[in-house]
Amino acid sequence: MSVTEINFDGLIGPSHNYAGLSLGNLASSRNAGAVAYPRAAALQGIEKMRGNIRLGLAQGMFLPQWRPDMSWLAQLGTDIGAAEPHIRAAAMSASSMWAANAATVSPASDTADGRTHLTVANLVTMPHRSHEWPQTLAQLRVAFSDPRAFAVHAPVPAPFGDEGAANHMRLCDHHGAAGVEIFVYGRSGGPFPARQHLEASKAVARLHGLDPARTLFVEQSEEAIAAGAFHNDVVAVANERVLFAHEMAFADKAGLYADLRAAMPGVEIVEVPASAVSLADAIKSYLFNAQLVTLPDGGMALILPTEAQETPAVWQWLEQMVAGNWPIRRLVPVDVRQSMANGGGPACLRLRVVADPATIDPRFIMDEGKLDAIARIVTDYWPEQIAPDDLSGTRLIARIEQSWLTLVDHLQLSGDLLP
Ligand code: SUG
Repeated sequence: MSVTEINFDGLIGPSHNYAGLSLGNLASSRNAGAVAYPRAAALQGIEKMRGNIRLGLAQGMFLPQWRPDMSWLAQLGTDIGAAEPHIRAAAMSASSMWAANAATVSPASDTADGRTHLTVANLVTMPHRSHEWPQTLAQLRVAFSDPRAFAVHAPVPAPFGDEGAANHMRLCDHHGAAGVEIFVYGRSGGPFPARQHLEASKAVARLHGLDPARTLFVEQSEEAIAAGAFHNDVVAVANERVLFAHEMAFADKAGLYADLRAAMPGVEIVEVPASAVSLADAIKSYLFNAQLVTLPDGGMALILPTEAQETPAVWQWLEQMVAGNWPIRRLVPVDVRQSMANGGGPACLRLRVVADPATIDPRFIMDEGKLDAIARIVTDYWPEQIAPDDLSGTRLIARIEQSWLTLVDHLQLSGDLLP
């Protein structure tokens, strides 16, 4: 049995568009009404997956969701033709691409029953994401169906907001070892909604059977949420023994660092001071929305958006860091601009699962050949561009449905995932 970290990326769906649906997510608001390029977007995501495979990392993929979400519209007593524009946009959203919000994952070495636990995120704060979980849960139940290895949980009930792994970090000596799990929550009252509630984080920790002595609940700083860090993974990221965070990420950083050092004496905290990189630059460049990964040679790399390279203060700080005596040795910029324009960087696009790949349904595990075939489907079927006013067009909707059916059929998942 070989336990490893597998990154499951959400393939960017054929309905990808900019409808400005996420209050508190500055990129989403700024780009509201812009023309989106679903085909280019999905190909950017596929190239990121391919790059990670070439780095020697294990790669998985989740499928986009069936859009428009007819069953959600039916629950609202409407359909895609009659729905008001904001409801229509929500029903068409491709937001499941941000797989870091699909679920929270606790690897087998952290849980009481020795299985890997996943709780699908309810995403109740944002209407367009609140109807993602049923289709996400359906995929998780297929991908992680081996009951000896996995326990997949239904969402925490509303009104407790849960946004999944985007507000969860895990520190450990190596991926297969017992870890310290950190749940980051927000407190409401600022200009933007706090999407992760403490009650939800505590429920997930209980459902996963985590050891309370190795579980921390940490408040995100109000300044970070107000500056546009709607998820913790916009201001902090962890991998193995390294926590990489902005100075202003947490409400009580001294308390967190002390608790972390007590639970895990080997932890290395790489903190970026506000004097070197402002919160605004960190959020604009998505410096922390990077995949911090351990390469096969044991060194760590940051897979970050090209926007980080284009923000002078950020790139200068990063170059100094890799030249110094820090554990992060390599910077790998990737172009995911279509996703970035909706506030989703490289880390948002993936869910990390530490497990033995042999216990996972192979249809969700990628290699370069499989990605080539998926790229061909994307090139042939995904719409080239979508403007928000196009969302009611029957030809566009038929094309989106055809794209999805072709992909699901190709992956031989029709029997498991057809709505
Ligand atoms: O939930 N954007 C997503 C971005 C999610 C990023 N994920 C992480 N940080 N892990 C969100 O705000 C925009 C959709 C629109 O406006 O059309 C959106 O949903």
